[in-house]
Amino acid sequence: MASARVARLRKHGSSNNNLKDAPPPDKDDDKNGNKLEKYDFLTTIGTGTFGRVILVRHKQNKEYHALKVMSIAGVIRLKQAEHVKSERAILETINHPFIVNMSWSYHDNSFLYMLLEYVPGGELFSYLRNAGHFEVETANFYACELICALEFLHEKSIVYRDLKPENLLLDADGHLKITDFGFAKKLWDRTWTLCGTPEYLAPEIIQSKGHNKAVDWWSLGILIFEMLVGCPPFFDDNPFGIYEKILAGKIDWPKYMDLIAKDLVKKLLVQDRTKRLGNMKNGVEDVKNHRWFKSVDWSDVWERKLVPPIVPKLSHAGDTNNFDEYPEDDWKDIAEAPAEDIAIFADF
Ligand code: ISQ
Repeated sequence: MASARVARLRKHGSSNNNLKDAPPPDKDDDKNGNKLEKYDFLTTIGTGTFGRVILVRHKQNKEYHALKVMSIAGVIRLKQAEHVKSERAILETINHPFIVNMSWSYHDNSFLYMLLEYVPGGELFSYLRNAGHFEVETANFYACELICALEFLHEKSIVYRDLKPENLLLDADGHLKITDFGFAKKLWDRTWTLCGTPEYLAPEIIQSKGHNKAVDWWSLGILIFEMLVGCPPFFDDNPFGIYEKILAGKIDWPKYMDLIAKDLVKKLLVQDRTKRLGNMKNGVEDVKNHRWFKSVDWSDVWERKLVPPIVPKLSHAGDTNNFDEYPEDDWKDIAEAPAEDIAIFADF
């Protein structure tokens, strides 16, 4: 029997080439005013343990955005304050064509808010479950765009740590956007890491470069396998069974699996992270130079010049057909959080 995420079924039915860092906050958005008043709240397009994502439209310019709303009390109760603050801090400093961009963050006495790009195509997960598995060219396309995003993040010492098809959205043209930076982590700067007296530095501090980034290259291997086969290489009904299988490392390779992709996945799913592709001396170049990407011009990938294999069906910019429907309950009616909890998010 498949685990819940493997079995989960879904209903189904712009260009941003800016590679520079995030622009300064919009001067029209007064940090002390209520930024929310400028928007109409339309539909919930996602829910989570302590919040939801709502499609909103700017009242004047009519642009659509995805507003991530989190209850302060819920975040504190689930001990997620550091994760949420880290997510916001990371999104504030980055801007990339394959990452959901954040325009601003805000809080009141009950909620934390992040205004994100609206990515109308829905989750790659839905397309994958509908298709069963992807053609090799389709999987190769998403892998290319992901590698570009991971290269960008890792150069900035950011490890993503939550790669899975549920966190990959398709934009209106069919290009990929990574969302949900709740587990992302900014690693220590090398300057900071190495500022201690060398004779006294622990080996794990000296070795920390590349150490954490290796987890993203592992997950890329899992994702490529899942795209090509339709289920992840290690799965079970319960998490402990999954952990056992990951540690045992035995993979059943389907006969039809593309042999060059299989070679890449094998090299990404290496248990010893110092020998894992992407995490060795040549870093990301080893991944980009793999035979599976032989015909790829990596500067074309960055510039969104590859032709997307799936183009989402959309009737207009604010179409939510590619997302599940959620009850629009009375989520706004919650008590204010205690002052000491609100204070934790003073700079949000
Ligand atoms: C942007 N667009 C659609 C859905 C989203 C879900 C989570 C975060 C951002 C999103």
